[in-house]
Amino acid sequence: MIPFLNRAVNFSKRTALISNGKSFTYQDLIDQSDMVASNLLNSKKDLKEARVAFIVPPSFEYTAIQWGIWKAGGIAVPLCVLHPLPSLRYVLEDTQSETLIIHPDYWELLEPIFKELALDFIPLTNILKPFRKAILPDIDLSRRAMILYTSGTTSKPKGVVTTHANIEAQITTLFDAWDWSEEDHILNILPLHHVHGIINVMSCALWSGGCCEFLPKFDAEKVWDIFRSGRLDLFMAVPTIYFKLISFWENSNKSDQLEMSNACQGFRLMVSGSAALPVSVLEKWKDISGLTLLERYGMTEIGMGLSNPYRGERRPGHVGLPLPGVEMRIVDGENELVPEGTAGEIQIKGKSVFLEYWQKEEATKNAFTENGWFKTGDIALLSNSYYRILGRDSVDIIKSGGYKISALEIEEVLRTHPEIKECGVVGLPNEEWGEIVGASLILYSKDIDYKELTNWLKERLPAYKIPRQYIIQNNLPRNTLGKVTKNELKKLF
Ligand code: MLC
Ligand code: AMP
Repeated sequence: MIPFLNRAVNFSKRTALISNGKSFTYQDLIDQSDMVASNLLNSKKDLKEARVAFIVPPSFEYTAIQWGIWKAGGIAVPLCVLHPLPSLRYVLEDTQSETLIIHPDYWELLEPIFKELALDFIPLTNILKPFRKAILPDIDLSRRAMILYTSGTTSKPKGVVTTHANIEAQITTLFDAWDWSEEDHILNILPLHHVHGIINVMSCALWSGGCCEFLPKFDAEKVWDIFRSGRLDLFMAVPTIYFKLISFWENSNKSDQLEMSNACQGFRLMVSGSAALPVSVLEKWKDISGLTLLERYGMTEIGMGLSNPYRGERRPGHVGLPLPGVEMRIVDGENELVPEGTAGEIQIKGKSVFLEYWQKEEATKNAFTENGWFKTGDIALLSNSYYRILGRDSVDIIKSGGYKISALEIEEVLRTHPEIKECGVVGLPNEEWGEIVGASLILYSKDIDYKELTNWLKERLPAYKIPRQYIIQNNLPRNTLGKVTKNELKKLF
């Protein structure tokens, strides 16, 4: 049995999850995930790493399905509930999923591909229904457990494969570093197709015997209401969310502001990550809540790498030091260590580092040095004993609202528009979103209807990848080799 799931028996009567206003105990989760596993196995003994995709909003059912897939020996492929059909189809095809479990809200969206893709489409209710309990297979920790999609320097997102051992390492380092316990109650407002929501929030709570409460869609007013209930101990979010919570607080009347600020006194920890936390946000949040946000640094491929301390100085603008079990070095372009205080690429080793990019041998090989260091592509500097992230080595990677976006993927889609001859996509600094997507268009005609273009893009890309600012040009700036000079392009917006 997978140790993570086995721990649940120690907490069987405790509340594991709160979803849609209902509480579920660890025993409920054990029983329901056994049913999911039994339904998936049917008469098979082991799913043997078959990919089981599921599109289910954050909820008790989501977790029971994830655990059920693991218990049956499958690889969990959580789909993004905000993605349009082409993005979902890409993941289903790329993973060669055999099964797709569908929440009723997404049935209609997916219907067009039922006949095209050769996989089992299973309605949510069918996978949850009582079934003769199967004998569950023994799962070795070295087996593949999950595939999460992340954008990189290639156009299409890549599937990051983690094993059960990787997941356990990603959880336990945070369990130790941030003092998790069974008394902890956390609110999850993050999407459950990325590590931040899946590992840092949901899985850490469940490893600890604590309670994870879901709010499936972020809403500043609802989050503040839950804070005011006084039942939370922890909160974790991307900087954009803290920005939105601050805006809500600032637009409230004095007595509400006081109540909201008082409600923050009950928290033992609030964490920010997935993108750089502006010092102004950290400071405003401190004024409002009395709490210093703990900023940490992570990546889908490594889980969490660096963290400011739980106890001790949390330095604004810095991400602290490597977490327990994480080995880190800073190198130059030749993979040579740089002198202390010099900027270089972060490279990581440790049990939390992913196994491979799904069926991308070459990309996997290129992501590691010859002696096994994972090349993050993030540039950092050690300054006065704490690390500071300076940016990324690729201008083609954009971080917006905590989502990693490939400029190349957006360009590829824009180029298929009948009125667009050529284009260049860049990330533009933005206080609220970190960066917003900007696109320079070279058109066949003089002008373009932006509303029509946005609607056209919405059918092909998730909302967070859609450009928010456009310029029209006759030519893109290029260097002598003909490559678009993105840093020059940024200045033109
Ligand atoms: C949405 N909007 C954007 C946008 N996203 N505008 C600019 N840039 C973006 N990125 C617009 C929408 O089009 C809409 O506009 C309006 O904002 C509201 O949209 P929404 O979808 O309702 O937004 P909201 O729910 O407020 O989303 C904001 C958010 C979300 C911050 C809650 O982006 C989010 O959940 N981010 C978290 C992503 C995450 O978990 N990343 C972790 C990756 S793992 P209009 O005009 O249509 O009203 C990782 C590793 C690590 O990074 O270290 O953790
Ligand atoms: P993802 O691929 O979505 O997992 O995003 C990982 C990337 O988010 C990292 O490579 C960093 O570029 C960025 N990131 C995560 N945490 C931080 C942070 N605290 N500060 C700056 N960048 C961060």
